[in-house]
Amino acid sequence: MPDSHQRPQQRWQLTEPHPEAAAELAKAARLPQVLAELLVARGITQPGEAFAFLNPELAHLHDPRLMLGMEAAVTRLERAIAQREPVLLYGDYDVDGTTAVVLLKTAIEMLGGTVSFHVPHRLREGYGLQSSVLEAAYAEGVRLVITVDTGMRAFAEAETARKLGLDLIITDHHLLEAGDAVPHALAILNPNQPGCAYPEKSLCGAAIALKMAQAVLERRDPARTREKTLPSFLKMAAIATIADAVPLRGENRVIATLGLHELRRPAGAGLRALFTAAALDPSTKRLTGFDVAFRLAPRINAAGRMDVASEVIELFSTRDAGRAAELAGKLERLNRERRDTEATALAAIQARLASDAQLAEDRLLVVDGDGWHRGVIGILASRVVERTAKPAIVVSVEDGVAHGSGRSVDGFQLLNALESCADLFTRFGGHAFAVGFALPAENLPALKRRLRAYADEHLAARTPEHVLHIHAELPLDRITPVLAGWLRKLEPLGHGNPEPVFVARRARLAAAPRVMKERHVRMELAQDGAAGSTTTIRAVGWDLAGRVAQLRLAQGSLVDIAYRIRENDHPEFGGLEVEIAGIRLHN
Ligand SMILES: [Mn+2]
Repeated sequence: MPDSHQRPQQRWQLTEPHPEAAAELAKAARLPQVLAELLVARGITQPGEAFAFLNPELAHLHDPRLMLGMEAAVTRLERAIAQREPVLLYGDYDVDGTTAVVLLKTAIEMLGGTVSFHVPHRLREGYGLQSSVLEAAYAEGVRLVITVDTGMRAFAEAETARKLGLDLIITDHHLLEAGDAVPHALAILNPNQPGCAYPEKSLCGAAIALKMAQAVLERRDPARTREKTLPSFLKMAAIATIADAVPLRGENRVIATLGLHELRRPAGAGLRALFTAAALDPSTKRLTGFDVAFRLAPRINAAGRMDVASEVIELFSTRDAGRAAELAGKLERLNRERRDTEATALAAIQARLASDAQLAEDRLLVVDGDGWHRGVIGILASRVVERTAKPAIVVSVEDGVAHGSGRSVDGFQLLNALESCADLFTRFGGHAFAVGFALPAENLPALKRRLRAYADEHLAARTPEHVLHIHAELPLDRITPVLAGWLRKLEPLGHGNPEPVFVARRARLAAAPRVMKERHVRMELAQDGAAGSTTTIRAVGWDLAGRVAQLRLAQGSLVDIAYRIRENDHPEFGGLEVEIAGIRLHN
């Protein structure tokens, strides 16, 4: 992997400012100008919308009955509960799928129903609904199956269910292509299906399960559902909403914000054990979207990646603190195992890129290894893209079969590249930015050759570079605790609601930069204000020691910096500081 001097270039891309709309909103809603700019960039121009965005509340959740199929789904589920019919929930093995199972399972049990679940094994069974599971469930007396986070493409399995006399309710959020048919089922809950008027189209699978749970619980006891059950259900839905990387706007933002708030006092034994394992204490330190995305979600996902996801469901269902601690400990081990597996394979990829000049020159990287764990090849591909700014495919060869996972960069449709080699695969799929496939190992040389030719044709004009999105100009002397307080109201940050990156021009190094651990750097930056005043602020640059040396920065150097605002809670050096995302000489 390239070390710092070979790091891909960084291109700064400033969001187009809308100063007039922002000034108007700032005045009308009494907001700081820079916050108004960030809101306008999110399509929010009216004071009412801004207020709702900054202050999400329960009343902003949509009525679940607006979702096509909800009436039929709830009526059938109520009948199953009333007649004590066993219900089977069929989920997916990731955070979204497992939390979705937990939500519906909890709701059905609260209403006195009998429910079991099946989550496929990632390696042994693979993604999606399986006819064999439906047949086994039928044999055991199940007459109603509800899928969560999966099922939109289960045409053959829906047919199996129909032939068996099994009622199937599909709840899923996966997109359909225009003109696609939908499987034949008793009901389908998916805001993306034709004819569904539900206002929020980008719910994750667990949020759709939440809506179904809400609908069935509200029919029984609307007041209690609103006041107690729904807020408590939002915890799981928030974790999935953040982990599944759906845009944190609209109803998703409401779910994520209120759910994180509820997570301050996790009631269940499972959540408490998971927080302990992840060294998080939401009762003393506010939980952020970042905590969920990078600390909780990987632990929950580790189960499905490395072993059996069904233990996640047990973790979140158990009332036994001892059992919860045991299961959380297992997730912790699996996550560590996942990290080690990933690090070993990444080191091997790094060595390959360093020693194989031809490969390192490729515009689209294809790296293969024997027996790399298939649960991590997608993560590995993302890591390679992060380091090289090139589209990358990581392939694991096992028993004569090559399994691959790829990630792309802005402006390159990776799925199209695969389609040009369609004849080589036994299966392939995905979208512009993420793909997966399998093929006989003997086809691998041909795949590499043809992808190289494809990339030479389609990527020749592109220089590998990272794009740093900068959202607004903000001179360093305008960073104040009051402004930082306002900006915190944008949380939870994540997909569709990115952490603001600002740019300050003509900042001056008040002292020589200090290198830490040979990699990182600390600086004292000064910004001269209009009235001859000067403000200084501490800055930290992770992994920027090489860059600072390259620019020969010294006391007095004038720089433009792209940065994020950070609150350092160190007892001695506490306070506001900036984290440098990019630095250039001012000219
Ligand atoms: Mn999902």
